Amino acid sequence: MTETISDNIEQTLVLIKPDGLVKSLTGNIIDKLSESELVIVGAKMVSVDKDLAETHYKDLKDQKFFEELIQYIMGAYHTRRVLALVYEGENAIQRVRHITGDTNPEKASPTSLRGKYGRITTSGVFENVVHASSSFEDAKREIQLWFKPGELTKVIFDTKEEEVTKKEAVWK
Ligand code: DAT
Ligand code: MG
Repeated sequence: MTETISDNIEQTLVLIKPDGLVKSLTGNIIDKLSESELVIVGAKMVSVDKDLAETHYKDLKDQKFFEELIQYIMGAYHTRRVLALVYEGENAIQRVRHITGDTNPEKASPTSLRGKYGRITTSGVFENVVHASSSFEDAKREIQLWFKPGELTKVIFDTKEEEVTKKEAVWK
């Protein structure tokens, strides 16, 4: 009998949102995610501008909470910083979502990250401390939005070579 090996290796985007950073939850969140035994293949601090925020949440453009959501992820209520991480491993998307918990922190399991650390503000913003991709298509789009291929230690999506000439800041 041949053994069936199911290896559904995925990558998924995790963001530690501005409220997670100001509450000094980075360690707690990474520690909890390490229970998944997934591997971090990318990490960087990002100062989120409007373009990035709106592109990331483009599917929610028609929601009444969209403007506040954009302000929140840009750091208007906390700090203009987000820690972006890419986790890789078997069934990474579903496993990270499970640890993250329900979108609504009041409905999230109390032991999930959002259940533990999230809150809803009096003006209705879901401050749920962490983002996690919710499908393969979303994960691919989001990873490609937040990271360049060279910023990951390993990339599972197709890449191409391109000549890029642009000015950028260097140390002096
Ligand atoms: P998730 O972040 O769990 O993937 P989503 O993609 O539906 O959830 O929404 C993105 C974010 O938008 C979510 O993390 C918090 C905010 N949000 C969603 N539904 C909301 C609601 N009913 N009221 C306020 N904010 C909401
Ligand atoms: Mg989502």
